Amino acid sequence: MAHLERVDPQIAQAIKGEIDRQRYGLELIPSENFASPAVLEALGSVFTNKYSEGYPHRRYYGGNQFVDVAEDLAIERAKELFGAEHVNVQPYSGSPANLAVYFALLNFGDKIMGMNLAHGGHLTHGHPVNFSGKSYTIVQYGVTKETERIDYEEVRRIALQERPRLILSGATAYPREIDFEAFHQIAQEVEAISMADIAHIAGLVVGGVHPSPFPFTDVVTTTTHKTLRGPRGAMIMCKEKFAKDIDRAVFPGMQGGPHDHVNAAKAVAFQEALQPEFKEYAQQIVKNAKALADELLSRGFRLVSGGTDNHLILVDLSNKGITGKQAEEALDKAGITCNKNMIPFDPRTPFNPSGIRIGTPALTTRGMKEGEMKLVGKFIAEVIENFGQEEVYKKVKREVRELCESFPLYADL
Ligand code: DSN
Repeated sequence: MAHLERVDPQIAQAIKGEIDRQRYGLELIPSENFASPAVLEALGSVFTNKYSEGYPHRRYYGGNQFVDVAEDLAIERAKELFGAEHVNVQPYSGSPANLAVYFALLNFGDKIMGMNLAHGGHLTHGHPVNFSGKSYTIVQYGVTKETERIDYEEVRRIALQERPRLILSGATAYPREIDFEAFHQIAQEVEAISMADIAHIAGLVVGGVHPSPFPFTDVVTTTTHKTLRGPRGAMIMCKEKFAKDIDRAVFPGMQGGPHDHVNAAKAVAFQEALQPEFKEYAQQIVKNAKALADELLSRGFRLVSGGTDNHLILVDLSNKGITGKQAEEALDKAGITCNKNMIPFDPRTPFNPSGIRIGTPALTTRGMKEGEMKLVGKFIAEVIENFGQEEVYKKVKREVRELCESFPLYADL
């Protein structure tokens, strides 16, 4: 960072601090990951200088011969990864991608059926404070109190009663497999468009460790930076019959110039995800999550739905006498990063909920396996069960650092 250090030492310092935080801490936020140095190089490239409104070979600016190469590659590789008919890689992030789908295929006021945020959905799935909730009529489904899982009969009952125009599957805090086929069948029964937001699990779908929403789902959105391990961004994949409307909604409907440096980095990440090692990576994410869940269960933690099928675990801390906010802060002091999270039917508030959400995509990228997950579970238990004891936090932080040093990250950055 020689240039940066000279021009802006404060930002250089902040970046160095962040690299060290990532290197020597345990990253357990399930939506975060470590993009490869190759992805970072594309992201920091001169493509950031370019304007390229339009789509490959149909641009409103000159000089796009190399941008076209990158965007074409991103599209072709995404199609190959997922078996998608049409791909738009231009959405800046997951929220604009979801909103672009609604804008493309619905009229304002139309009915969308999505998962309740408090049960694991996303703001853009129809929360009242979000554009989706303000501009469309929203019907929500959730999990049942008994199983803390989606009840597909209940989803069908709501759909038959409400007749939404679009049924959205996908979640940000749901530790169990999602039956995309069931969602699609329900959508067909009520003549709704089926949409899946696979932001959290896209890498698991690629790795064959979560059922795919392809080829049947009408529209699929995903971010590219979570389990897919690419740059921060998103894409929309759809059946050919929706392609024109989706493309028009993204540009010129909602966005201007694509972020070409990000799209080039998406192409790189997709190339990495096409390699056989990526499948092993995805399988290991799930094995690690199960190992971590087992360790926490054996230490008396209550996990929402009793465990996990995917990359994430929702821990209900009610029986441990501390809140999610307190746990997040205490774990942070011990070098363990997670996020506080509502649990289904949470009596507490989103800013001070009963649970924490943890996941294994980032630690798995470092090469950690089931043995290390047992240790991570032990660290978490030590911190939470000794809440308020700074000495314990310090001891765990030293052990966390030791563990991280055995799994070096960004060694040549
Ligand atoms: N903010 C993301 C997450 O953490 O799950 C969802 O977009």
